[in-house]
Amino acid sequence: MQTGANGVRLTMESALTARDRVGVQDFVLLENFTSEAAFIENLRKRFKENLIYTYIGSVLVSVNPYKELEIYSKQNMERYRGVSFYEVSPHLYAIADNSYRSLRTERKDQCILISGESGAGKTEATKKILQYYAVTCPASQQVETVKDRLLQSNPVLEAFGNAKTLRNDNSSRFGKYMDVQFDYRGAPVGGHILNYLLEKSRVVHQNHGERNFHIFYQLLEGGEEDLLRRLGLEKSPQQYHYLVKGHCARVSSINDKNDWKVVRRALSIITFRVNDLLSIVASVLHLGNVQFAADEQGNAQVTTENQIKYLARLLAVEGSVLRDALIHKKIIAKGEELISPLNLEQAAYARDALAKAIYGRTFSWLVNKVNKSLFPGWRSTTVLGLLDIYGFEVFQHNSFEQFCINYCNEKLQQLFIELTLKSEQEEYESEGIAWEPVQYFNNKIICDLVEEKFKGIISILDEECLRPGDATDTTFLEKLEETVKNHPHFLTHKLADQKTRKSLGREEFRLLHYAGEVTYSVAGFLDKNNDLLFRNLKEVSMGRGCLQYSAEQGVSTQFKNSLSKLMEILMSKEPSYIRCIKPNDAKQADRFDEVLIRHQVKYLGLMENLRVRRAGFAYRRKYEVFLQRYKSLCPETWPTWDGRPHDGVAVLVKHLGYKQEEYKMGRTKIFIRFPKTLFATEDALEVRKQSLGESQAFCVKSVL
Ligand code: AOV
Ligand code: MG
Repeated sequence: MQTGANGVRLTMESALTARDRVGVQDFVLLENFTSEAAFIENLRKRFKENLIYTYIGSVLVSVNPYKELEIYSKQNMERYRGVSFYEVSPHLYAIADNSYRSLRTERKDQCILISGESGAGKTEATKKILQYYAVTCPASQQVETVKDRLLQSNPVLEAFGNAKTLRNDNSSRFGKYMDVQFDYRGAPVGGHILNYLLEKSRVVHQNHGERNFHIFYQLLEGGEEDLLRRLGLEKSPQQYHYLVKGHCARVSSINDKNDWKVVRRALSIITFRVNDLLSIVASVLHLGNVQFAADEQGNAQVTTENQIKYLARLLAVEGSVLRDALIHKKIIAKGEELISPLNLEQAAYARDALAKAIYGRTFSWLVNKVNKSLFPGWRSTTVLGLLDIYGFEVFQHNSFEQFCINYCNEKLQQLFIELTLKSEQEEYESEGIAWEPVQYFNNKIICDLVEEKFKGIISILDEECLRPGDATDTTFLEKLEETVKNHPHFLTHKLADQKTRKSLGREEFRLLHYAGEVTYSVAGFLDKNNDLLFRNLKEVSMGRGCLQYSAEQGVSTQFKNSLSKLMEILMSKEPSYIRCIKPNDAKQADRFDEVLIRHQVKYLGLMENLRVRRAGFAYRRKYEVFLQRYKSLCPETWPTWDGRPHDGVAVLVKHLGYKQEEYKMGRTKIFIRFPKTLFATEDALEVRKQSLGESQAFCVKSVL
């Protein structure tokens, strides 16, 4: 028998043949660990065998299989429950179980950070982890209700917050951070969701080949006849302006009718006000069909009275108030209220702004409802957070939304660097452990370009939005050019050299993101950042009384602030990572597009991750903690050691027979290079405990 560096015991022969065929399950076992080609080859071998998960130490790399695999059954969940990380094949469940047990044994809040580009499998991973906890955590009547609500919150939020894009048929158009709260027994007793910047513009416009949010199609396809009649809706999406812009109301991978049943059931678990909610959804569709014509003075008049009638009823407002609000503007100047008529273009703009505002606030309201339904009945002691945000995305045409989404991904990448690569290296340095530094690309420079005070893109955008007078998207671009012109990650038509210039429009800027170049069109930036809703429309949208207002601040600044809070939340927890990879752009099974995958391996920093990990030590602990745990294994340290913890550990490991190359003594911690060394010590501890007559159960994972 041999023990691999990951602690898996294999016979020599089977280890070799298996490795040839299916690759290694932890990249740290790769012989040529600095070779990107070897890395990709290992991924390919495993993908071919439907082995979509591989570790880099404790980080899980996942490749989207685009087909159902038989690895998520209850039996499989049981296989991972309470089992040491390295004794079973790599899986989401191992990460989930490991975090859960750290939460239980160390009483430290955990978070699981799932990243990867659009369509890489983040949302699926999040759902599977939640299911794992629902099945494997302790149960009781009350806990069952919580588990059910946790699971049911998913279809509801997906219905309202996900949509078909060109990248992903079920693309998350909002960011989600969910805390699952546990009691002292380790049972889930509640949850809380923070949501980030919903892509509201989708409500009124979709690019070719994309859809509006799922809920609209589900309601029309699945809604019972009398429900649709009450809402004044017709069954066909073709009837609604807001649903036809992308020319793809039907998607082969989506069954709106079935999804409606699931969502309808889930909604009733989460709120009593389903009727109100659906009224608002319907009102958005009716709003989209409101048309205008110009009178002799060029002022807009509503020509679709029928829609106003339905809208008035659905939004619980006076029809005349709504009609007036759609074609007039109310502003306050020098303390006085002024009303002025709108032209055709302005009226259409106001209508769309109202639709977006209604939908956006309904979404926030829904998240609030979900949170209320998940509010724990009693105090939770620890939480485990799951982060599932929209992945990095590049389209033919990229706008403000992509800018925010990609910035969010930069922040997450930065957190990954801070928490793994950088902190790992810094720890070796501060502990005085000899160490060969690993070069990695730090994307802080791009985060700063976007978010720095006064000089960053967001600051400049806000400044333009606040500037009275003639500020436009173009003046914003000019300001950008002035302020950040020499930045190596920023380019515009004017700043580019002759060759590159051709690829850039005059209304565009390009950012060199950590994950690649993205060219953004500035058209609509000011508007979307302002997110203005004329005052009288605000009054109208208060009709159902369930809508809240946000602070008067630029959208991008609000987003920046909420991301910064999110980073604080994540930093305060013990992180685990899942790095998702998309195997091809065609959303097809069994297709391994090497160029696409190599690109992701590069920008996710997986090679650096591996090098740091491989050069490093599998385990490290403070001397006090280590001594406390293992002191019973050495007569000189048992039952107490009176000297310095450092010296006690030195005596202890000598007694245990640690070889010189197996460990290093730092300033405050012991560093152990191989997991197998630790496993042997844990085994010895178990034997010792049994001989002492203690029945306490031990798991290696709780100390890893
Ligand atoms: P994303 O969350 O990372 O994209 P999803 O989790 O929505 O991506 O995955 C996209 C699609 O890939 C899913 O709808 C499934 O069809 C398929 N898929 C993903 N993971 C698995 C899996 N483990 N097994 C089988 N199929 C899978 V985005 O929200 O667009 O950033 O913003
Ligand atoms: Mg998603």
